Amino acid sequence: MDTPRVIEGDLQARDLRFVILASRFNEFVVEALVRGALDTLRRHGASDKQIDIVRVPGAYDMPLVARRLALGRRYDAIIAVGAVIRGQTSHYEHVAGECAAGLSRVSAETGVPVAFGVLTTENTEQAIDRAGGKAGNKGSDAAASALELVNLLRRLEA
Ligand code: INI
Repeated sequence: MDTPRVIEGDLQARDLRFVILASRFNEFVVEALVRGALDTLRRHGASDKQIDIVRVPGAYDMPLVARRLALGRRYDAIIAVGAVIRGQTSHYEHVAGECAAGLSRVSAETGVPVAFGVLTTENTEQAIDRAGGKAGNKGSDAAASALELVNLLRRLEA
């Protein structure tokens, strides 16, 4: 009996190049996401030569810079990490919504994976939980997704 062919990406960093796009807003939380992303890339074989970190002021500013990075064709994937915390801002929906929509548009339009490690939470406690606390580290998760997506795209192209 035939079984369907399964095509998926592995998590090997091999000769790939990554950029971690990190916002400075809520820096304390975001730096923990950056550490999580770096840790995951290194654990899967990336050397620091394969990784750049680019910082922007806030999550809203990410799509502009992500587009520039993607069009530069220097990186195989972009790992976006940031934190939008509702308790601190009345324009939460705009910042979080534009960031998410903008990043997914960049990814779809350029073909460069943009992994979404931007926290959108009700309060600081929830953000800390997701940045290396009891709910894991979303920066680490985003880096793993970036690895998988790049390797999947390579397999689909082969
Ligand atoms: N940026 C964030 O990354 N997180 C936030 O919680 C936030 N708040 O609270 O407003 C935030 N605002 C700044 C925004 O991302 C831009 O940097 C700013 O509007 C300039 O374009």
